[in-house]
Amino acid sequence: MAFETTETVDCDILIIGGGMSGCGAAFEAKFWAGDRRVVLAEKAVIERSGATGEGLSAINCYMGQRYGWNTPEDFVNYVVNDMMGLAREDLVYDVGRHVDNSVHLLEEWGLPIWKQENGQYERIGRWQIPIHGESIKPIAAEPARTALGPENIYERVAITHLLTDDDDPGKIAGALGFSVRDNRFYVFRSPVVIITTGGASNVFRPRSVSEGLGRTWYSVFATGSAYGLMIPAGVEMTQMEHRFVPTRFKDGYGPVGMWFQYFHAKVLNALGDDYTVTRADELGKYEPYGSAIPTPTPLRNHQMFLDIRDGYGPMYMRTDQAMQALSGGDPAKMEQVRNEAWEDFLDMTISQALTWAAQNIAPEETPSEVVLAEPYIMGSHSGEAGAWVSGPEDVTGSGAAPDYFWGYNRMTTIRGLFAAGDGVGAAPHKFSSGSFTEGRIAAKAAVNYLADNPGRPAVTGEQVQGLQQTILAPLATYDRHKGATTAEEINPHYLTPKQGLVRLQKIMDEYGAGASAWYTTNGPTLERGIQLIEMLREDLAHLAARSPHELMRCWELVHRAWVGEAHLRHLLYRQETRWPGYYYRSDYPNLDDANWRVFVNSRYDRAADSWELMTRPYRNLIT
Ligand code: SFD
Ligand code: AMP
Repeated sequence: MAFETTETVDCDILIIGGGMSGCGAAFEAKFWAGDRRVVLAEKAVIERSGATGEGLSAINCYMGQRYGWNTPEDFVNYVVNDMMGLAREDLVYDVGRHVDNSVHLLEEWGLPIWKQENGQYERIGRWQIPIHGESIKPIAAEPARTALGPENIYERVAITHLLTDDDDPGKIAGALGFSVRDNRFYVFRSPVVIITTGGASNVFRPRSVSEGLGRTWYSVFATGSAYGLMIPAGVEMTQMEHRFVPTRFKDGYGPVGMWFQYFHAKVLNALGDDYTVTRADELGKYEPYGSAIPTPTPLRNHQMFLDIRDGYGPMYMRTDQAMQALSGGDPAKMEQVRNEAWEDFLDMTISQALTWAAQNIAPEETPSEVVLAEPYIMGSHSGEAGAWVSGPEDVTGSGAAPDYFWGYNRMTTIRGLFAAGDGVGAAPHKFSSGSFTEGRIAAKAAVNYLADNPGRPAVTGEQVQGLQQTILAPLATYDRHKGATTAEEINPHYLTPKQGLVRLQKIMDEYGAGASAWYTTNGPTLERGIQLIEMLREDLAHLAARSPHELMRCWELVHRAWVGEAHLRHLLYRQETRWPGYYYRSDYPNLDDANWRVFVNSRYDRAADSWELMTRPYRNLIT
């Protein structure tokens, strides 16, 4: 059997995940940490791992303070409105005030940012700047790799569990994982851990099934590990009912922001009507957020949803009209617009360029279908699920918000455990640049924590060995039972991670307001979904793995299942429809600011195998 070797790695700071926030954390941690050992564990290879591995075409979080474009206060105002009144102002402000510096660093390290004739950055929208961003990830990874040194970067090591201190379960002690390449089981012992393991795709059944399986908008490698590591360890989570339903080009999942804001394209229904005009009155039901500019993301979805529901689809992004208007009949200008259109997708979502090619679409002549995609659980884009973390001391440490501050910026409710990027809740619209920035913020605070808490963690062999057995169990299950049938995937004793994933996605789609359920659910449906997901959780003890790679898939599934369960429980708890266009509670169809302008938080108690749900106040601290 695999994994005869167990390697123990002792370090002072362990960063789990080397995506945008992990690279930011590595760069910053080493700057402050001096001789202390900072280690990064990543399940892939940091030059191409995570959501930005396939590139980006824009930096979506940039204030432009040096040009006088926006202030961090403006950003808070925008984000709170976009989230229909619910975001942690302290956390959002903190990203806003530091993010420009990170963007300037990325440019210094080689990121080509589009420029206007006056030398200023080109703009897409108020917060978005275009980049030639195919290589944004290697550009962000290089300083991280240089800072830590190759001997401190453990790649192709999938982390499955956190370790807590034997003498104090409220304190972090490290993490466990295994290599998918070299037969090695890893025990990381560290008094400080920073979780940067990204958001969650594929929790819901995607629109791309069978022939398109494997294609989603957010990275298929975003397996919900940030949540799946923290929830079972008892970390308090927030807004796990929240999701992002992106409007996307159909089948290729091409993003729309550049099209709406830079190319000024419109989405028209099959009758040629613009839902933002014909459905303008609908916004009045959701004041004060309905009249925010821009219209909040869920409400934009909601307007389009109503058109689709009423049978006015397909919805078409009129790339043709927009490109012709921009070029004004000038062939040279059209050539430039065409290049920009294709680059948008070639930089970031190559599958959309392939879809255009496969469907004979010349965007300057042919409109493209757009749809509402399946839900994603994330904390860095227009979604705000994640850990409930302590805020910045100068904003929240003054006593202004006692429930937002417990000592160290971005520390979770487990001492010594920090989070960033998709892992931090109630702090959305960070995107790539803000996630990188939040990694830096968390790392600096983590070094402070380390200075104040110099002791080594207590981790006995008992905790490690118990978990190690659990982690490797799918390999043993396969070995024990593989002879029972001739078809490896059909066996009464086990299920494969792919089978488990399909089962999870079916539950989430049908009971948790997925795309095939028209994003709609209610209390009884959620209760039934929770029963089914509890049974799924029991059955996940019978996962089988034929190789270390499949073992990683098993634990990715377990992480996704934690995300799904938390999502259903939170959906049930929040008795209102705060984000129409993201989901609808048919039994509570209205926005209820009087009772529900609060964060919904939860904590899973491992010993009792029970969940506690509660609310935390929204506080107006900045605007
Ligand atoms: O157009 C483990 N994003 C966009 N951001 C922008 O700034 N501009 C855009 O143009 C963006 N768009 C976009 C974006 C993403 C995608 C996929 C597309 C288009 C097609 C969003 C950003 O990418 C996103 O906000 C950040 O990347 C989030 O950063 P972070 O650090 O929270 O997540 P990550 O980068 O995915 O990194 C996670 C890392 O963890 C690793 N990992 N390692 C060890 N053990 C485990 N168990 C692990 N689980 C995960 C991952 O491998 C990864 O390295 S647009 O649509 O808006
Ligand atoms: P997307 O390409 O949909 O991921 O969006 C990229 C960025 O543009 C994000 O900051 C979105 O919030 C923003 N965005 C997308 N569409 C619109 C729109 N119609 N109006 C304003 N902002 C938008």
